[in-house]
Amino acid sequence: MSTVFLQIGQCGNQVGHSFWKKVIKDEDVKKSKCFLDNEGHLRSVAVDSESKVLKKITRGLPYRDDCVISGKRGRGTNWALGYHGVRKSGDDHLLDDTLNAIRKQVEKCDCFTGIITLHSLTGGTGSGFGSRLTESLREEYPLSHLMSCVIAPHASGESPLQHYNALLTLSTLQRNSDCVVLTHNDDVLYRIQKRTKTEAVSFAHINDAIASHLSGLFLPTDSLRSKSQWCLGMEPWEMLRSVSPDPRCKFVQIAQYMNSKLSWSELVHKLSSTLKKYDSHGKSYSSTGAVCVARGDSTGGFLLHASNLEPKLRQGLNCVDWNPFPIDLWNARTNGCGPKGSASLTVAMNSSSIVEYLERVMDRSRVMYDAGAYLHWYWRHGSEQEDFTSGFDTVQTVIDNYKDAVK
Ligand SMILES: Nc1nc2c(ncn2[C@@H]2O[C@H](COP(=O)(O)OP(=O)(O)OP(=O)(O)O)[C@@H](O)[C@H]2O)c(=O)[nH]1
Ligand SMILES: [Mg+2]
Repeated sequence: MSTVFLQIGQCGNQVGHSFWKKVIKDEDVKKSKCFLDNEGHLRSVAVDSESKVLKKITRGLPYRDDCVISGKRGRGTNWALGYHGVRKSGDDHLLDDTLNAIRKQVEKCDCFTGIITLHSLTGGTGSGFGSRLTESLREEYPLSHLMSCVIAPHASGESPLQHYNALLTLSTLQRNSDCVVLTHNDDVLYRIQKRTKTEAVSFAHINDAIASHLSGLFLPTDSLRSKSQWCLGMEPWEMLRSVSPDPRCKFVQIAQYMNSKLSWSELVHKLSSTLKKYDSHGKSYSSTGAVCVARGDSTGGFLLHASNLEPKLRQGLNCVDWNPFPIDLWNARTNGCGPKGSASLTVAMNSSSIVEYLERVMDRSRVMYDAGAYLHWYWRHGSEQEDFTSGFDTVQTVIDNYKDAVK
């Protein structure tokens, strides 16, 4: 089973770079070809509207030459420009070139299962072009899985357009993607600062942590092997099936804890203590489903003690009562997402804590929209009022659905 990746814009490509640096070292990945093709190339297409980042990230990693696609100029943090392209300077070949490269990658797979995209929610290329590509991929591959791994910006100090861009992207992904794995730059930054006790944290550090979360989930496990112990490479798609089976609530968040000296029980406790438990009114968040992956489980002890660990996880995640089997537990002998000999627990959860971010995007966008702020930048590049009204409607519906699901 093979998955094709598509990394879009600066953030998508830089996070993708950190992800691949971990993934290509994994022995099961090398053997199974789930993420690499028969010639050892990455099953990934890297696209950006400018070439600078692509030149850097492709050094030393086996991308296929025809899968690295760059345009002539960035999209200036503008969703509309990213979505509609730069027609005058001839940059609108980007969409066709990217879809052709994906088609070639899909044709190279013995058994193609789906596509995972990586991009920011707010860069012009990541958000606008990422939205456009997601719509096109849904159209071209209606029966395949489509997962979006997206990065939400820091809450302050970024572009004034970030709320509009996030609104328009979130609504497009809700309509077209099967699952949206959302990571907040602020959350990752805060955890690194707390762990390392340093203020100054680079994007390289943040990306390494995000890559660790994603590879903690996506790398092959021992739990999903064939009878003959062949690694199937179905982790992303089994995660989707377990955690976001309901198309009305498809947002997934990841938490991870890594430490080689603690027992599994202590790791579950530590991981649970990092989870957001309450909203600003003191109301508990709940999870409708989760997958928990233990890596570095050389003795199989994690699954052996599953009956003790699962209730603790359930409590930490505050799982809803209506789901009798809310958590799937997987394990792997080695910890491919961390240093040799270490152990990690990674949880993918469908939690109502996503509502806090969605409401913030809605509130900020609504205030700016009602004041008419910056809208001419969007009209100028081909957006229409309808994009915003359907964006508001879709995101509000997602918020209502989550509140309903955890009632
Ligand atoms: N985690 C992480 N976030 C990044 C990185 N680079 C940019 N971002 C975030 O991504 C958002 C900006 O998006 P970019 O990916 O830089 O923009 P782009 O998609 O290239 O789009 P344009 O440059 O506007 O055409 C901001 O929220 C940044 O904080 C990165 O390497 N890692
Ligand atoms: Mg850029």
